[in-house]
Amino acid sequence: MQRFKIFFVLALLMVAHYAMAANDSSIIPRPQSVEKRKGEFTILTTTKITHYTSLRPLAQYLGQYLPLEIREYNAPTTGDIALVENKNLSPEAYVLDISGEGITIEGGSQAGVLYGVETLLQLLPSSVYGGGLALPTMVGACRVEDAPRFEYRGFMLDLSRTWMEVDEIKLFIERLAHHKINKLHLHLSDDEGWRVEILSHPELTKIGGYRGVDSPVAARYGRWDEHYGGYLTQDDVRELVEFASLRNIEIIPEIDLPGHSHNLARVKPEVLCRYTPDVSASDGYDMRSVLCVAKEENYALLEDIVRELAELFPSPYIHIGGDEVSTSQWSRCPDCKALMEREGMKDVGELQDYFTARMERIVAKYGKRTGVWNEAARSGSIDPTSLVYGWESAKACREVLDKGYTTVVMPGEYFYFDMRQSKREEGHDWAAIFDVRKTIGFSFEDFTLEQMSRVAGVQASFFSEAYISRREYDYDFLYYQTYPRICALSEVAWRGEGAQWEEFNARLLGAHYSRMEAMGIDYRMMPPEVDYIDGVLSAKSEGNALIYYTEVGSEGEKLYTAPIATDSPQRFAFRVRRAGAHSPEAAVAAHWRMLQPKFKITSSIAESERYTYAGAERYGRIARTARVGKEGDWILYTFEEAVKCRRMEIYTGNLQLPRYIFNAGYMEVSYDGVKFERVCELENGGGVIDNPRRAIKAVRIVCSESGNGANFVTVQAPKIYPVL
Ligand code: TNX
Repeated sequence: MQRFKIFFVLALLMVAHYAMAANDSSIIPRPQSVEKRKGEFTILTTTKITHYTSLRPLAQYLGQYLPLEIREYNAPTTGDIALVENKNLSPEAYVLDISGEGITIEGGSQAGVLYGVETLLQLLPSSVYGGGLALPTMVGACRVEDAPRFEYRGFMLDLSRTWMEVDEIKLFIERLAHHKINKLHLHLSDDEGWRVEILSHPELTKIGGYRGVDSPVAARYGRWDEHYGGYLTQDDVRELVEFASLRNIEIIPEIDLPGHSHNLARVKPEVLCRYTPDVSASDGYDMRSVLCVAKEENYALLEDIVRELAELFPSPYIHIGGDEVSTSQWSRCPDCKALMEREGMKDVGELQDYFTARMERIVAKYGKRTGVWNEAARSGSIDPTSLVYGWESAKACREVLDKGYTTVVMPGEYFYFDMRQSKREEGHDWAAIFDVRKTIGFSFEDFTLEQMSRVAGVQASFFSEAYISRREYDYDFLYYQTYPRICALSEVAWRGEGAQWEEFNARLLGAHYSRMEAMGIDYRMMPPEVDYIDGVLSAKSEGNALIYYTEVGSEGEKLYTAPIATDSPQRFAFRVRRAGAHSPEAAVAAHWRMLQPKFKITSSIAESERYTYAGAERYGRIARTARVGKEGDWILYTFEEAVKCRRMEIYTGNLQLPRYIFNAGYMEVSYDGVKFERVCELENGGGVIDNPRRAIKAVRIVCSESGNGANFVTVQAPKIYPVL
C-alpha cells in the first residue's frame, strides 16, 4: 500500500512537472530570454521568502499569493525564495534564477524585483492567483533575464463617464501589475463628471461628481432616472497612489481642458465665454463645454486645482487634456476676440496654444510637466518637455514625434478598448472594430529610428461613455472589453513589438486563460467556428472550450455535444463559455438577416434640416429632430404593409450609444394603424417588441420627460428580425 502511495505521488508530481514545462513558454509578456535547466525546485510549506530590508513590502506582496514565512535576507541560503536588489541591473530589469537549490529574484530596483515575482507567479500553477495553490508545488529550473523595451507601459481608465469604486480600481491595478503595466492614467474629468476632490473648491465633486435627477449636470448617457456618480476623496487618492506604487504603477491624473468641460461649466457657469447661448432647441439647457480662455479668474481656479493635484499625485506629469476642442464658442466671445487682438492672433485656433502655454506655466510652477492629447501639440509650439499622447491614429503619433515631442503611442484602432470587438458586439466603432488579434499585430515598422527614439511607450484606454448606460456596476463588461486585449498591450509595451497571433494565442490557451480565470477576470473569448454542410450544423471551439447554443423560439441555452441535423440552421446561435468568460455568438449568415420594409416617420417634432427623417426611412443614415423631446412628444413609424417578424427594436439615440434619446417614455404598437396598445417603457431611449402576435402596422414612441442634455433627438430606422 505504502509503495502504491509513493508511486501515486510520483506520478502526480510528474504530471505537475509536465504541466509546468508547458508553462514557461507561455509567459505574457514573453521575457527577453528564458534558459531552461535540468531539475526543479519544490516549494514546501516550510520554504521561506527572504528579502533585502527595502523589499519587505514586496515580500509581503508575494506572500499574499504564496503564504510562506517571510524573513530578512542575510546571506545566500538554500531552499529559499530570495528577493534581492542588484544595482547593476536597470531599474525595471530582473533575473529570475530557479535551481534545485532555491529561487533568487534579482531586480535593478523594487520594480525589477516585482517583475521577477510576476514572472515567477506565471511559472506556478494558475491557482496561485486565486490563493488556492496547494503546497508542495514544483517549479522547473530555469534562468529568466528580462527587461522592458519601453519605460512607459500604460492604461487609461475613464472614471468620468463611468464611475468606479475604489476597491474596483485597486483590483484593476492589481491585474495590470500582473501584466507588467506601469502607468495608470486616470481620466478624472470630462463633460459627464468630476472625479477628484479639490479641497479649495469642494463643489467640483459635491455637485460635479453626480449627474441626473436634480443635479445641474444633465446626464447625457444613460441613468437619467438616478442621481448617479461618485468621486475620489483626497484620502482615496493617497490610498490608491500607495497601493499602485507598491505594484510599480504610477498614477497620472488628467483633467481634460479646455474642451470636455461641460461638467465644470455646470458647476461654475462663470467659466464659460461671455455671450448669451441659444438654448431654444434644448429646453433651456446651456450646452457650451469649452472654457473661456480669456478670463483671468479661470487661470486662478485652474491653479488651485493644479496645486492640489501636484501635491496629491507623485507622478511628474499632470495631463491637461487638450483633445477635441471646438473653437465655435471662442469665436463668438467678445473677451476671446479681444485677447486675440491683444496677442496679435489671426486664427481662433491659436487660442488653444495660448491656453496650453498658460497651463504649462502653472503646471511647471508646481514642479510638474504637462501631458496633452495629440491635437494640443499640432501647432508644434507647446513646451518641448510635454508628454504627448497620440490617440487619433499611428500617423498622428508620427506627426508629433516629428515635431520633437516625446510621445505615448496609443492609436485608437489598436489600443482603444472601448471599440467593439466584432460587428454585433457592444462598443464604439469610430476607430475600428477589432479584437485582440489586431492589438497583438501592432508593429512599429512604419516608425523611423529617429521617431522611435522619442517613443516613451505604449498605452491603451477604456473610455466609458458607451459603458455607463448599459452596464454600470457590471464590471464584467469592463473586463470583457479589456481582456485579453490588455494581454496583447502588455506584450507590445514590454517587448516593443507584437507577436504572431498563433504563437500568442497558444500562450493564451495554454496557460493565460487559466491564469485570468484564477485572477477572477471574465475575459472575452474567440467565437466558435460554425459550419453547415449537407444538412448538418456543427460548431468548433478553440482549445475545446465548451460550446452552448440557443435556438430561436426555445428558452435558454443548451450545451452543444454533437452536430445538429436541421433544415433551419439560421435558427441556431453558438457561443463559447469557460468559467466567467464567454465569446460573442456565432451563427450561419442567414441567422443575422434583417428586414427592411418600407415605412414613414411622422412626429410631433419637426425634423432637422440637415438630417431629415428620409435618411432613416431609407435605412441609410440616422435622422435628427430639430429640437429636444418634451413631455408628450411622439415619433410614429408607419409601415407601408404590415410586417410579420419575430422581433422589432426601435431606438432613439446614436447607434450603440444611448445619447440624444428620449430620456424616458413608452412604446406603443398597432396592428391596424388605428388602435394602439402599450408594449413597454423605453429603456436607453428605445423599446423592443418580441414575438408580436400579428403583423405590425405601426409603432409609436412617446416621450414622458423633457430634455436629454442636448438640443435634438436622434431617430434611427427600426431593427426588424425576420421569423426564422
Ligand atoms: C475620443 S480619446 C475621445 C473621448 C471619447 C473617445 C471614445 C480622446 C482624447 N477623446 O472623449 O470618449 O473618443 O472612443
